[in-house]
Amino acid sequence: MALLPILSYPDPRLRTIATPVKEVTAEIKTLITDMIETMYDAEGIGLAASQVDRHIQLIVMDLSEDKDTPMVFINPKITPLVEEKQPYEEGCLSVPDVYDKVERPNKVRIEALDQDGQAMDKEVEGLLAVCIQHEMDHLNGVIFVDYLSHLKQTRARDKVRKVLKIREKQEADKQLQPTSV
Ligand code: QAP
Ligand code: CO
Repeated sequence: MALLPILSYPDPRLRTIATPVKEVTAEIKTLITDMIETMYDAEGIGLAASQVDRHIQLIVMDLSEDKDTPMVFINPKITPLVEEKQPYEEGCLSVPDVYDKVERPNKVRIEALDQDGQAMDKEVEGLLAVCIQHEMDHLNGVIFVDYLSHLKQTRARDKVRKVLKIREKQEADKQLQPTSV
């Protein structure tokens, strides 16, 4: 198992369009395991392969309280089941410490393959519906801040730069003075 580095906004690699998975190989299964571990470590609820610089149509998610119910979506397709869009406060592991409301349909049909290559077809609503749309955007090179005003995008860019700088410093300090046990 391995933790994978997560690309941060505005990294241009986040704009890459993901290609479909042809076959769920052993290599893809390892990537799935690593992405789930990376998502848990970063305390996220969803992660697209694009965010770890692997440009294939693969998403992992876990919306459970105890973080013990990972879900895998390969080559997903979604169809909105309602016309109306609802605002939901979103965040993103690639845009740390930035949260804002995005409007999306709150009920969708998901057709995808699971981690064993088995087809699934389900209707979902609420957070799961919002999250799958957010993650599918990543596969198409779209980031949630793209839906915000130009001013908010500039602020997001500045905020991410600041957060990364602080995290870098914290890492350097940790190396310098390891916590004694
Ligand atoms: C996408 O996002 C999502 O800024 C998944 O400091 C989120 O897992 C879709 C996270 C909300 C719909 C609603 C963000 C963790 C996690 C941060 C995430 C942070 C630590 C984001
Ligand atoms: Co995201």
